This record gives sequence, structure tokens and C-alpha cells, in this order.
Amino acid sequence: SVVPAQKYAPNWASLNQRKIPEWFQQDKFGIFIHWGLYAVPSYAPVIPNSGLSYAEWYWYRIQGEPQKDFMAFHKKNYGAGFLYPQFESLFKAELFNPKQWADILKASGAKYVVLTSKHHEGYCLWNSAEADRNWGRPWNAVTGTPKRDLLGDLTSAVRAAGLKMGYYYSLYEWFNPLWQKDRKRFVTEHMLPQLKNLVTKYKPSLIFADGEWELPDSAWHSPELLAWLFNESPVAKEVVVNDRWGSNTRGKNTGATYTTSEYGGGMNADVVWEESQGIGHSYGYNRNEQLKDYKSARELLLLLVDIVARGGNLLLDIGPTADGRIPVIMQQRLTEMGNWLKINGAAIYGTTAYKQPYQWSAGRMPARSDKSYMAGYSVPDLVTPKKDTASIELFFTRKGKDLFCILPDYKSRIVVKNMHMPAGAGAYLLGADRSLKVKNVGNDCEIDLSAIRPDELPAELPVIKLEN
Ligand code: FUL
Repeated sequence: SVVPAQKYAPNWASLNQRKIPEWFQQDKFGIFIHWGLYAVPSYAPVIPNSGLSYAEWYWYRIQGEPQKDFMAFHKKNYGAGFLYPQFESLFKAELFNPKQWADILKASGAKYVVLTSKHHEGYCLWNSAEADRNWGRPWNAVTGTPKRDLLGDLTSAVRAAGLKMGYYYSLYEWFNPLWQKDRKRFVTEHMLPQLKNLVTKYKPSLIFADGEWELPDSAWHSPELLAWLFNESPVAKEVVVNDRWGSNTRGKNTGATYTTSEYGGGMNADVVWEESQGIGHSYGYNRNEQLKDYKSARELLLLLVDIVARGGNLLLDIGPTADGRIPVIMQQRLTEMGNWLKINGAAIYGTTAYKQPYQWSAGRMPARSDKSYMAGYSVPDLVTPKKDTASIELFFTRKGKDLFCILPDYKSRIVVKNMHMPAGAGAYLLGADRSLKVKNVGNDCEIDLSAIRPDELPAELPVIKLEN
């Protein structure tokens, strides 16, 4: 019998020969879902740009490294003797309707979904031989209180809506008894077979590994696991993986893996990358957040546009509730984003960053960092809000020879400095069947929007397509 040649060997030099499947960079926009037992207390202090505001870390904050806000909240509402695993019986997902979720996810304009199959707490949204072992109690949604394969049911609905399905999977589990006793055995007897079960059974298009920092990649057997994934697994062709495979892998091994930034931290726009963050300051649902803590639809669109203009993807997170709902305000945000994308999606999907020295036909484009090319607008740099307030006045994305200019605000006349429109090129407003007047003036190019009143604009953040 003929044994098929193994394309990739279990080492990074070989694994990095595999290029990231194209769909990932084309799709641009995904929805992250953090759902687990932490949805029951769903509490964290609201501290922008701090991991302390992550509600999904609740267990660790009361038991791993106790933190005062979490401790006080827990004691007051559940009692000091109430143990985190007792939340399991309160995680019922009784209103969970996968079709409703899929409709909302689809309406956002996102093309892929990434669900927490298992976060650091170890509780799984699907069942496997490994799930309950060592815990001495049901520790997954099928044998536990929901009595339902939450992951499987959502996967089917998401796929039926035409979106790709991927999973977040934490390599380690804070308090798994086997992890605490014998890490080597945890890796070989628990983590590896469990992740293989997830892949084989549900065939994800993407794996967002996490919780990798406790051990180096060799101790996790990550190169072997990825070789299996890329050579033999049922998703060998289309699967996309992130960069969290060991304490030594984040931001490295670009080629096989994409780089993950988190609330702006760790961003590197020179590689294939994906930014993730929530609508507020947490991934898991945090009941302690107020409306002012949530980004508006306009801010979320600016975030998306800013990231895509730098060549990245946005994985926007939502946190469903323990009873199985996507909070209505989150539904509203996602729907508004989708409404904008219906009109302006051409400027997002399948585009690349505009990068110097790119020549737009005979024209010249200004550098992304040149803040002088258009005057008048100032929007906060949403990816790194702490660092600076960049005055980004016009975002560019590119598709083939066409350029898209995304305007944070309406202006009757736009001057793009140091750019010339080539003869025969046209300018159009997306969503409105009108071409715009453009002329070259000196070194610059002027686009005239005065024939369109602001109230006639097809969308907030209007997009001008410069078509060659
Ligand atoms: C981090 C985790 O610790 C957070 O809880 C969250 O899941 C984020 C996407 O990754 O490393």
C-alpha cells in the first residue's frame, strides 16, 4: 500500500511552508463568542485596558490570585463558601436558540465565527471522553445542566447561515486536578486527544489556541499537533491557526500562524494579523458594564475600517448570557455594522492595505502616516487608545487597481494631497448611483461631493471608490 507523503514535518521551519489559507485575509471580519460558566456571575470591575476587566477570569480572580473587587462581589452575593464549580447548575442556556444567534451573526456582515469551545476554566461546550475526567462532576454542557451540545448546535446553525465556524481552545486549565498534579500527563492524556476530538468531530475552519504561556511549544507537542492538523486532519486544507502554541510562539512563526493582538496590545501590521476585543472592556459578558462602556456602532465601524486599512482582521467579541441570549444592545451593534457593510462591504472584503510604495496607476498616494493629506477630521486611534490620538482623516483600502477612500465624516470637498487621478479614472460614492467630479490641482487631487447633501448620503462613514 502507498503511504501518502507527509507534507509538513513537526518543526516550525517545515510548518511555516504552509501559507495561511486565503479565505482568512479576504473575510476581514469575524465574531468572537466567549461563553462558559463565567456567564453566570458575569462580573468584573470596569477598568479599561486592563485584564482585570475580563469577566471570563472570574474563577482565577477569586481562587488563583484573589483580587479584592471580585472577592467582595463574590462574598456578598454568593457567600465565601460558594465554590465556582457550583455555578455549573446555574448555567442553563434555557433560551439558547442557535438559529436566532446565527441570524444575528449573519446580519453583522461578519464572515466567520469563533466560539470558546473551552476557556481556562476547563468547562466544555461539547462532550468528549476527556471532558469530565478528573473533575468528579459533569464539566461540559452535554452531561451537565444544559443537557445539550451547545457547540454542535451553534456550529450547524452558523454553517447553515453561510458563515465559517472556528473555535477558541485553551490549552491549559487553571484548576484541572491532572494539570495541577502532572502537566506532562495533562498534555498527552487530556489536551492532545481532546483537541483532536474537537477537530475531527466538528471540522473547524479556524483554531484560536490560547492559555499557551504556561509551557513552551515543545512541552505542548504543538509542532506535532500542527503537523497532524495540516497533513492528516479533515480540515488540512482550509484550517487557519493563530500564534498561541507555547510560551515562545506569540508573534513568531509567521507563515503557518497569524498574529493575535488583544485590545490593541501586540499589534504588528507587517504580518497576517487579527485584532480581537469586545464591544466593552471584557470578552465574557460583564453585567457591571454600562452603556457608556460600550463602543457605539460608529466607533465599531471606525475600528473595523482602521484595522482593515492596516491589512488586519477584526474579531469582534460578544458575551452571551448564562440563559443563552445575545444581549439586545450587542444585537443592535452587530446589526448596524452589517447595515453599513451591506452598502460598503466592497471597501472591506477582499481588500488589502494601501502600502507605500504603491502607485495608483499614474497617480501617487500619500503615506498612511502622512497626516497632512487632508485637513479637518480627527478621530481617536481606536486600536491603541492610550497611545495617541492619531488624526486619521481618510482611510484607504485597495482592491486590484481600485482604491476605496473611507471618510469618517462628510465633507463637500476632499483634497487628497500628493495624488493624481489618472486620465479616464472615475470616482463613485458607494451605495449611490452617482459619479463624483474629480480633478487634479497642482500635486493634489480634489474630489467634489458638493452635489450630494449630507442627508442624501447612503451611509454614515461614506465610501468613495476611485476606479481605474
Ligand atoms: C486571553 C484570555 O486570557 C482572555 O480571557 C481572552 O480569551 C483573550 C482572547 O485571550 O489571552
